[in-house]
Amino acid sequence: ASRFNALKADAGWQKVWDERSTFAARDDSPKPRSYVLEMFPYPSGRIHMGHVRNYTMGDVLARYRRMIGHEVLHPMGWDAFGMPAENAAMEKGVHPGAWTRANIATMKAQLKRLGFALDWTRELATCEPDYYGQEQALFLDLFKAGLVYRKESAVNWDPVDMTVLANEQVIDGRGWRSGALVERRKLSQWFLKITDFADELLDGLGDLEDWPDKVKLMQENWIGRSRGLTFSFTLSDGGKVEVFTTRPDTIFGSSFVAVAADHPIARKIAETNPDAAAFIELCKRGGTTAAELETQEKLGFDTGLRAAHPFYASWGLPVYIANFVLMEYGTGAVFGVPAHDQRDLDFARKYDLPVKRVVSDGEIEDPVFVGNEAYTGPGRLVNSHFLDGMDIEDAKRTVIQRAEGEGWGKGSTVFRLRDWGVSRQRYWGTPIPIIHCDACGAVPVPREQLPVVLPEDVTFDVPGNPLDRHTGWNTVDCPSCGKPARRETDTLDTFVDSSWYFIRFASQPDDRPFDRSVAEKWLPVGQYIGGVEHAILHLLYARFWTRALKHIGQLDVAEPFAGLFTQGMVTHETYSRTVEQLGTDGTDVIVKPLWLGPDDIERRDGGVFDRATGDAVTVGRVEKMSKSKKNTIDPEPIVDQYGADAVRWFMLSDSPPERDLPWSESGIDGSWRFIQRLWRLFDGEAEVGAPGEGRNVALDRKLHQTIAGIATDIEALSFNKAVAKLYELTGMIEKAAPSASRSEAISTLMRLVAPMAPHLAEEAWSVAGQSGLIADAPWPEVDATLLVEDEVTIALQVNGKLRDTVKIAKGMAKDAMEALALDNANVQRILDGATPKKIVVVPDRLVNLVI
Ligand code: ANZ
Ligand code: ZN
Repeated sequence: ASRFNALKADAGWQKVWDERSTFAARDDSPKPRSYVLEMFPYPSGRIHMGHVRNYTMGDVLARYRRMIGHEVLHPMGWDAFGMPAENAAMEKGVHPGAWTRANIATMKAQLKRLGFALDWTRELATCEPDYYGQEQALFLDLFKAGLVYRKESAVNWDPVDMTVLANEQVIDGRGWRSGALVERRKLSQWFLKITDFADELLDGLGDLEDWPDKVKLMQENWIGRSRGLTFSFTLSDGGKVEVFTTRPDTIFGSSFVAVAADHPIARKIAETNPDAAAFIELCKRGGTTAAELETQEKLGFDTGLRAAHPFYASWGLPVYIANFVLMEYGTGAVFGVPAHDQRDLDFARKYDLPVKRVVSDGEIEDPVFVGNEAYTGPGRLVNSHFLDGMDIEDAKRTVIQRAEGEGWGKGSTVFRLRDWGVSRQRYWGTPIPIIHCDACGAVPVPREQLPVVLPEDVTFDVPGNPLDRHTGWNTVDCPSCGKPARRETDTLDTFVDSSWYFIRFASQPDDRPFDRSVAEKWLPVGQYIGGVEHAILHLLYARFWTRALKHIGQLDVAEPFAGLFTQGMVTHETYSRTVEQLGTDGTDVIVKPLWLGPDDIERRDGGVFDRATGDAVTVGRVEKMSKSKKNTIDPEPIVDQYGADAVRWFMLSDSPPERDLPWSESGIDGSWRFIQRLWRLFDGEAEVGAPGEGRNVALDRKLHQTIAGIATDIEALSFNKAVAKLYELTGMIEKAAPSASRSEAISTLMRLVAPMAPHLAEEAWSVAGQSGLIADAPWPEVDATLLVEDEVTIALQVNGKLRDTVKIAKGMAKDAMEALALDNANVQRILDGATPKKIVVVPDRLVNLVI
């Protein structure tokens, strides 16, 4: 048999699939539908191994579903807006659009070379007006429905470059280009009301059975629903402060009230009290994320105000401004219960405030709480008047009832989730379709004037948003009164673009975002596959967008992704040697690693060395392939060398799909050799010309068990298990003598490997003289009678005592079973030459020899 010429076969079959639009999905198909989607790539330049793994998995499922008779939608497109294109513009002087479109062309060609069964007729790029113009239409629909609003909000401001920075552009508190300390500034920004859907988004997780639990848990924590009590304390100056608590049961353990540094009460005090103002400034210097607040030293400023306890008005609690209270959560004010909250305890010990136990673990009831570890466990209420003896839940309910009955508080729910700020002060994004008019305010761009197209003639030689400087573009007439007005120059967060692309894939008319009835035929996506790094934001925003469209009556789909799978990463060893560098002040020497790529090193004399300098190299941990550590393997040369099928095979074979896959030369080599083994079987059979004769029952059984097993494995995305079964079957066929069974098995094997190694399978199918494409061939049918277990295990006993177990063919004759027992070595040893008096045989169960 000849060798499989992968490069020739790859190009040939890819051309055929392309010309025939083999993988174009038909909207009006009567078949059952499958929507298989992998997260669309950012066109950063080249396809990386992570893409290859992700898209290979989806591709196997898509191809398999076609073979079982589904109409499959498996589309591909480009998440094409975002910062890197603007960085390229600033660094290399190339226009973001040109850079992005060139990358798309490169990456599309690379994807084609891997033979993915994609419907390229539906390709889209979010940076093109035919996509983002429809997004603007949807944005305005949400605006009209009251789901979009504008408010002042803090941004990262680089005082040297005079520009707003994205969070990723702030490194250790400094601007990534200028190195200047970043300031927080308030700007008017656009928000989407995702918090309106907080309950739905949380409760909806319960219906997502086909999602990983870890992803659901991450979303649950991100939404962060807390139930509790909101109530007001009356202050000694006659004012009030509203607090939120999840632990109303601990109300008798409170020893202080604390407000956030930017709480109105704090700000008012600061107006007349310079010490308070200084303290607030100090608080602003620290981080403001929940995690940072958690680890910071707890600091407070005593305002001198006293808050009246709701049950004992004479009991005045000191009111502090504290750095651990967030303005953005709950009401921005809390009451502190040191005995049962760690932050409160740290605070109380520092400022010497009372620490009173009000929940007992069942052992200690003493009101005096000792130690520095708050008790947050279960128990009964103590030292709490009418609550004494109740369990925590009872006590919570009781306090809420009293508060509501007496009118000073209300049971309430608060969420950690914030509204989604979608304004970005950048050029390369979807223009927000709003016009600001001095007389009319924020006016939506009329529908017939959409899309608001990004101007092409922009410059990146000065910092800031080029749209702000482009007066030709941003000066317009107000659509409402006709007076001169100004376009909104903020563009949308790119997460908006990825929040609805799967709908546009399902249906993309020219004049609307999508056709509802067509989109509803395909949605929800049956299987979505992508990286776990998107477990929170992208998936939550897409879920929100879908629910928002349902809410405004545009699409009757609640959840966009019925099934979700998050694949593991492709990893590789890292290589480095240390280099010494002068510190910034020119004196101290910093020792830091210099990372080397797999091609920069050589192995000799039992060691690893820098190929260029000969220096010794340290082999580091196996880590996710990344540009920063230089441990990447470019897929393209590997495809050149081994062909697409070997690369695909390796992506599927070695590790369970949810685990990391360590890249190895021997692994890809082994895959290539297996592809060749398959080819020898296929081509050898074709050379013989006529099928063999006679049956091989064992092979028949193995074949049908494999057909059934692989189907189950692919549906479960357990590709490595499917591959293992293919190895076993192939090994058995190779050893079998020619027979009708063997010929059938070889022909069936072509179809079984078709989802994984489609080029090889097409080539074999055509060499075997089959008509049509194997991509269109039906999945082999299982003969269920051959799945039945054909062996049974029987017991061999002497005087009722078990001496051995053996496997026999099911339904073996009684005398054959008897002979087998007498022949058995263990039995013979016990018999020791004696002849049994009696032999009992129970078919398919046991033989008992009585001596
Ligand atoms: C009294 C209390 C007693 C509390 C106790 C806890 C334990 P979760 O569950 O995360 O929602 N809190 C409320 N608003 C806050 C804010 N803006 N900044 C910082 N902390 C805030 O947490 C709710 C609890 O966190 C609330 O219940 C409040 O402290 C605090 F033994 O009130 B608790
Ligand atoms: Zn106007």
